[in-house]
Amino acid sequence: MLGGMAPRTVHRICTLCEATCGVNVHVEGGQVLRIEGDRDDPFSRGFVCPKVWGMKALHDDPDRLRRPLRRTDLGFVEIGWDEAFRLAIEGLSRVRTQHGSDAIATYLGNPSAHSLHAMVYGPVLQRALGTKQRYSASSADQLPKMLSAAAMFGGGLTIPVPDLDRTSYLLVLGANPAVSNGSLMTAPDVPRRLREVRARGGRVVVIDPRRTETAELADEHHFIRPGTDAWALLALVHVLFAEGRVRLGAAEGLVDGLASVEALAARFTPERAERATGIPAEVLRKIARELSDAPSAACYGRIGTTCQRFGTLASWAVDLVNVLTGNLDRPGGAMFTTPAANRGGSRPEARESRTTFGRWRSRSRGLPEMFGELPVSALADEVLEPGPEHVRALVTLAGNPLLSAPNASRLAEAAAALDFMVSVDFYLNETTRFAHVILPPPSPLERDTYDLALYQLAVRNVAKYSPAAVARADDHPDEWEILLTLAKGLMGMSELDLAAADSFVLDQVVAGEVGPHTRFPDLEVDEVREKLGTQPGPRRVLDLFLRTGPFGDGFGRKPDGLSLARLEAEPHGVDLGALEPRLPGVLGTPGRRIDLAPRIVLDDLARLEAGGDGELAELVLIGRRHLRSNNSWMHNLTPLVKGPERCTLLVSPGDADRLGLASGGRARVTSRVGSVQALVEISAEMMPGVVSLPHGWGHDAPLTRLEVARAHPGTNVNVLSDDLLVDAPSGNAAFNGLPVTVQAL
Ligand SMILES: Nc1nc2c(c(=O)[nH]1)N[C@H]1C(S)=C(S)[C@@H](COP(=O)(O)OP(=O)(O)OC[C@H]3O[C@@H](n4cnc5c(=O)[nH]c(N)nc54)[C@H](O)[C@@H]3O)O[C@H]1N2
Ligand SMILES: Nc1nc2c(c(=O)[nH]1)N[C@H]1C(S)=C(S)[C@@H](COP(=O)(O)OP(=O)(O)OC[C@H]3O[C@@H](n4cnc5c(=O)[nH]c(N)nc54)[C@H](O)[C@@H]3O)O[C@H]1N2
Ligand code: SF4
Ligand SMILES: [Mo]
Repeated sequence: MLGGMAPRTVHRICTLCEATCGVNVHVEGGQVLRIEGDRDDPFSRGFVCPKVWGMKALHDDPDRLRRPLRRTDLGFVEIGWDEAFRLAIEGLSRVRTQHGSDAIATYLGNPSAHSLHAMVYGPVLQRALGTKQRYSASSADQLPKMLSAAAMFGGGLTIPVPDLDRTSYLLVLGANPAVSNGSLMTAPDVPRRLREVRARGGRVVVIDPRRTETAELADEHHFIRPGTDAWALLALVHVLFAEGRVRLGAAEGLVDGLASVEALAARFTPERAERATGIPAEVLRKIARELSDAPSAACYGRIGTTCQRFGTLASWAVDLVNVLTGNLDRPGGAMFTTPAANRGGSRPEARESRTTFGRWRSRSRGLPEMFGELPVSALADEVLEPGPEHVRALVTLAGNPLLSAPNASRLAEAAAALDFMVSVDFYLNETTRFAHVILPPPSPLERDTYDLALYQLAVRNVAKYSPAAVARADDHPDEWEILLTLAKGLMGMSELDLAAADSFVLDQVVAGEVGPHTRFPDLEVDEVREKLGTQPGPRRVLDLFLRTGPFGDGFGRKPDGLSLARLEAEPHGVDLGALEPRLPGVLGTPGRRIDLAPRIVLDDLARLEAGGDGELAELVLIGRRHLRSNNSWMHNLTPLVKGPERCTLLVSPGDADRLGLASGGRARVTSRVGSVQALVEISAEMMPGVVSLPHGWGHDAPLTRLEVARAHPGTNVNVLSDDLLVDAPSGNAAFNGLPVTVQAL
């Protein structure tokens, strides 16, 4: 029994970042005693980072909400669950009746991607709301990569990942996996995996405006002017063509647009790229030759390549380099994971297809819809710009946009102007303080999970089911129950019992996976429904995805195949082997071909070549991450925030001299939209002309319940981030390369 008193150890994953490290959670008497790395986890082999303490600290945090809150004139007060659901549903229904569905916006934050419950029931709530005003952290993160992947390979998550454990050459642009532990590249213990590349005779080359912790582990590091990666990458492509080095490898016979790429790359000489990027032409030539000569190589870009003004071009060019060096789909190159639980995987048309761009636009700025969402850079305008259709209500799920989205002051103005707001979140923080009702999910250790999203991008094919480690309070609904209760209430079915509502949800999911027009035409819907059992919740959906997945038991057709029961019998997780070649079957494009020259991407080249305001700025701002932090919400946990202040403005020695800044002094940083004060730290890690501030700080807002974070508030860098500075094709926020001025105080 979960709530039992005897000591026990639960094997699961840490859900704080994308690495999915296996952990042993030692529990006694309903208390979490300690958490350590699981040596028997085949993927992480015992590795954990210092953040793992956050799992326990979060669970124990007295500020973590256990009961719903309601905002009153006298502040927030605790209320019961029935009342909270009633208020939330009534408030949202009222706005919808008066102003229509599109008057309610939704925002899904990063941790929703780590929650099985939110992955399965978030979309159910979205459908119940039926709004076009959908937002998420994706447009402050990886949207440009999703756009380029959809355009080239036919699926927003059809993203090649570096075959880290076999590659002999890794080119990293704008990623710091030694700290972030990898992103769009699920890989526990990246530092070890990087050291192993070099130990087996390979090379690691890092291109970043800061000499990062990853650069320290690499053979070579080169500074690059923020926002210019597309120039560097297209220069590599130029050299590959100019020197007759183009090889398509597994992509041979599958590509369209090769001639267009050759023609456009002719313009991007290494000498021109040197002027834009600051990387010497000879270095670019050398990297191109090394990539082409290496037995296998992978080019990998992350936040520095997506959250910048030319994010889509850079993301496309990363994969162009992978294709043209023959490394796409080759062991040691950039490969496609074969996820064990592939949601919608049996129907190509169920994948986010290339046609789902620009079906509607933001009302105020005309920014395009992408994969059913609008860019978060447009959210404040959609609320504040007058007009009959403006947004009047907001639902947030696992998000803190007031610290994570651009132009935070204007977003705060927008949040304050809302008629009604509901947050599903366990902190009363900078965002949820604007909510009228806050519905807290149980702590991650009180919920079961399976990483539906991140296992799609893992560097090995793996599967692990994580049971809840401790029982939640008897009256505390699970996260899926919160989401489904809201959904059915919004559909006018509050009276319908939850299990019955869940049965409808399951029917719909099953019909998408088996029966006519699916990969399993001869599987009977009724048989499948029966085999999935009667216990409501996300477990049945997970079981369905596993059993119809590529390693699945096909409901008895392949008796030794995967199912949830099989995963539960292997609590440390299952290793399904190294990445396997998947071309052309993985492609979702018409005719299963790779489009090397998608129109939507190429149309942005003129903007790149015209240069832009950022390049002319004397000083630009970039972000950074810290090993003991995770975006905005690990700062209320004492073990993770102790030590010297980390929210500092890193400045190169030359710039500090010029600006009269001293380490430990304070400076005023100003952009087009805002101004903040920050503590200065002079560091030779920084490229001259570039300063850095981390995001997720600024915990001095009124009304929050974050006692520890309030004592280490730091500065909200997104007060500076400009909502008008976006990657044009996708609308993704361009946090990096922001023009700023800095004055000593
Ligand atoms: N410890 C920790 N881990 C995390 C997180 C965290 O907050 N803390 N957050 C998680 C999340 S949500 C994500 S999305 C991932 C992100 O994972 P990463 O992208 O690996 O993490 P970042 O530290 O943002 O790395 C971005 C790098 O880009 C560089 N950069 C900035 N601008 C440019 C540019 O124009 N060109 C180039 N080439 N480089 C540039 C920065 O200096 C920085 O080193 O990390 C995840 N893991
Ligand atoms: N300047 C700048 N800004 C950035 C970035 C940057 O590099 N620079 N990075 C961007 C990136 S990559 C990202 S992903 C975004 C992140 O942006 P967000 O997702 O908006 O912010 P988080 O800080 O991840 O906040 C997560 C929220 O979810 C809550 N939460 C945690 N776990 C759960 C759960 O299991 N269930 C529920 N319901 N709630 C939960 C937390 O209490 C917190 O309120 O920030 C972006 N903003
Ligand atoms: S790297 Fe750290 S935060 Fe990320 S999953 Fe592993 S232990 Fe958790
Ligand atoms: Mo992210």
